[in-house]
Amino acid sequence: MIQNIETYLVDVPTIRPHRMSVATMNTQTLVLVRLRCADGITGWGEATTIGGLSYGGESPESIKTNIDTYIAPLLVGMEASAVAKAMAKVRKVIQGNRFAKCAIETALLDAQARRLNVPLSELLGGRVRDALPVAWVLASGDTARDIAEGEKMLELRRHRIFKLKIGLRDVMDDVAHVLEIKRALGERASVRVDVNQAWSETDAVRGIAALDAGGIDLIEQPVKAGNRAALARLKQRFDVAIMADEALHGPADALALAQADAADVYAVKITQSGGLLPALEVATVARLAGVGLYGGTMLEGGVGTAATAHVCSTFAELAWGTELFGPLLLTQEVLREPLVYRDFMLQVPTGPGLGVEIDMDKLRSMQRQ
Ligand code: MUC
Ligand code: MG
Repeated sequence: MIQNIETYLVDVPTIRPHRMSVATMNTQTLVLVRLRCADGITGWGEATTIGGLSYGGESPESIKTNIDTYIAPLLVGMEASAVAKAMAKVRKVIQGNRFAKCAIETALLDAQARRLNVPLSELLGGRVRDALPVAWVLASGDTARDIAEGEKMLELRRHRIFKLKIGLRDVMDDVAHVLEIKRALGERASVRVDVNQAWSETDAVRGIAALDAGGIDLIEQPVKAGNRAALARLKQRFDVAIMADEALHGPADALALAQADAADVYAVKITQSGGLLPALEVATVARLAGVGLYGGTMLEGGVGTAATAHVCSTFAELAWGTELFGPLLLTQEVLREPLVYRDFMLQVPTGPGLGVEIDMDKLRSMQRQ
């Protein structure tokens, strides 16, 4: 039986300002969910967003309030091992709030996998890989600093895929910044950009043509999330891969984007999808439609990153890798043992459930009062 559900807001400074067209982050706020069951099992979940309400319709505070006020009371007293039944109730009664639902579903699945003494991946159909390629996001806002950061990551053998955040400056200034980095890193790295919806379609035509010619491998969400037709026109116009990110709020969008032939790649995010099982549905639609997969992040800490890693470990094809670097952008860890990054890959945890343990002392030291 589900005994209680507690939520925590945990503010963690980033290792450097993280500059995107939508916001500059100096801190990330983790919403952590602890779900305790009558059989002594505890499950953890997490949701994050970016820059308060700058990125999406849920803020850390709204996620916490809506879980505490509306979702937890629905679940307390229900059978903890009936995860699908619990989530069906949540999905029936609660409108929207995909990020909150994701945190709750993660905690339920973590608890159930611990109960069965299997890694969470095995509840999701089973893993086909134990490690995932991980991109690093260069977003200091300074070209020389980004090149130095990229070189350091290559030397550490931590990342050889780099995503550059652009869209704040004039299109051609951004293009010059990206191509300078590509020239410096050359064939040693895959260089990609995320515009976070900042371009008009005409900006995008100019920008993408230059980036494609300069050897950039992928263009993420160049235009507004709602402008599916423009995304489709760009996809059909250019050879370089176009990725849908903000346009993708779960399986229904995955289907609509596929029907519109609007993207070459989907950024699969558990929060944006509304949970781990809907994220698997997004991936299934992609597979059936011939769309490539990428494991996306909302810059989660260790819990949400582990959850996404379990999901991505079940993908037979993962052509574009992942960007599951969230914990590495943070100055402090909430896990007892950090996730393992080695040889350009994140190791998918192998212990029961998420395979990570929360350090309550660390959590409490960073918890918002
Ligand atoms: C996004 O739009 O992809 C992922 C990595 C990062 O730096 O920001 C996020 C959000
Ligand atoms: Mg993105």
